Amino acid sequence: MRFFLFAAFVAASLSAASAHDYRAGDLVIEHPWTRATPAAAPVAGGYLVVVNKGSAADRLVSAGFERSKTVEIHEMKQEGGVMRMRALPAGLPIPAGGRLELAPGGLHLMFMGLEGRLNEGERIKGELVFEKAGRVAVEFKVESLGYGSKGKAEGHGGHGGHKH
Ligand SMILES: [Cu+2]
Repeated sequence: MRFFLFAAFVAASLSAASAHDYRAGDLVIEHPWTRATPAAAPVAGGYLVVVNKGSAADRLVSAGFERSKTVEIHEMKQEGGVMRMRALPAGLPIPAGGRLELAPGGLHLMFMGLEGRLNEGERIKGELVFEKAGRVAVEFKVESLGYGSKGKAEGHGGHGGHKH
């Protein structure tokens, strides 16, 4: 019995580790990821969750990605039946005690001017820049094409097809 409990504990620890979280002050950054791209994709989306355990708000102001020329912070919204994307140059607030979620179909990082394709299983260096917590080095894990889509029309690696 004791052995099985121990084994379960180890398994839980391992899965927590593979989710790759980062801490910066009061912020916990959970699982930065992107999707594998077809060969000629010019852009890709970056996703993650930031949890603010502190009592002061912070702000995600910019980001970097080793394999793209620039990174923008974007919002994707349904407007009159059309999915539209726009850049949010002022960044995104992270309320005290709250969370910021960047996910397919909504807020995301946009890696613009990709240099080479992103292959599933790679971990690509990047950074997140917060107003208060400062610069945080992270790795974006390259997940499969279907990863993270919730069965919505957005799926199909969607991001590359959007017009800016
Ligand atoms: Cu975008």
